[in-house]
Amino acid sequence: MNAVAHSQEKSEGQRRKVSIEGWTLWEYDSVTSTNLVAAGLPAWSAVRADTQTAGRGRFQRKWVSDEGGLWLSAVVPIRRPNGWFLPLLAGLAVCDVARGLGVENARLRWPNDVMLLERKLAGVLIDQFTPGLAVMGIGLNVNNQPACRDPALQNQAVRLADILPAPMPLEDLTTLLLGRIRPLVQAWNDGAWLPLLSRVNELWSRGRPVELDLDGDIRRGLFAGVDDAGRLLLLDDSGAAAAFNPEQVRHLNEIHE
Ligand code: BT5
Repeated sequence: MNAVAHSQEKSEGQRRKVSIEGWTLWEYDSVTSTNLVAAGLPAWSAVRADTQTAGRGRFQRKWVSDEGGLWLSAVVPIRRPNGWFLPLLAGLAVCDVARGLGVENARLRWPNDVMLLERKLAGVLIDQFTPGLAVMGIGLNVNNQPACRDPALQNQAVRLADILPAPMPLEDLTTLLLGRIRPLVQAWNDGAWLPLLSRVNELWSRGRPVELDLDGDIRRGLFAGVDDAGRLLLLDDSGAAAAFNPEQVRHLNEIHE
């Protein structure tokens, strides 16, 4: 989890505060980053904005956050030491919602991407600003056009609008997603997380050739999921597994053969 100062938080056009699915949701027209706005809020608060002017990915990467996408941050309590599970839990929630909408082939790409075939539908950024609380940031392409902002995303990003027969209102998606996140986080905090890890491990495309960038040291093998200590498992040609802690792996590339 990233520990980030939030002194530059800036938000404009706060529209409304609503209660849904056990959450208090704050909605804005535009913010720097919903994660930063959520930084000072209590557990089971959420922030959604129509646009983000400084949407953030991991390792200070940028997240294109144009109008029509779902830019959402949920503040969740952490009662367990295995914080590495939270991004996987967020990905599981997005996959569950997508599949519930009929997007059957939504899958996970380690560590925190939701993919449709070879393109990225959603990304997750977990921040921790306050002990005992995490901010689960989810960016989901819906009706927006990320490639108009960044042409490099032309063949990398996909939106729900590319798949669903009718436009999906962001308010409905927000309700579905928050409604899914809460019981998943509660189950994790209550200790019932191993069955959830099994579900996560079913959502990767396992056995896929990948390349791990261990900060310059490149390892190739077959991706075999995540073990119950949160380590990425990589199989070599002989079928032997090597385990990597998430912080060792700067990037995972799926190799298309
Ligand atoms: C992520 O980072 O995928 C985490 C994205 C989290 C965004 C949410 S939105 C709500 C909350 N508020 C924030 O400020 N952030 C969170 P990472 O794995 O580092 O991937 C970043 C990479 O994804 C970029 O370098 C681009 O290649 C690509 N990318 C950027 N914008 C994208 C988009 N809209 N759709 C698909 N790919 C995108």
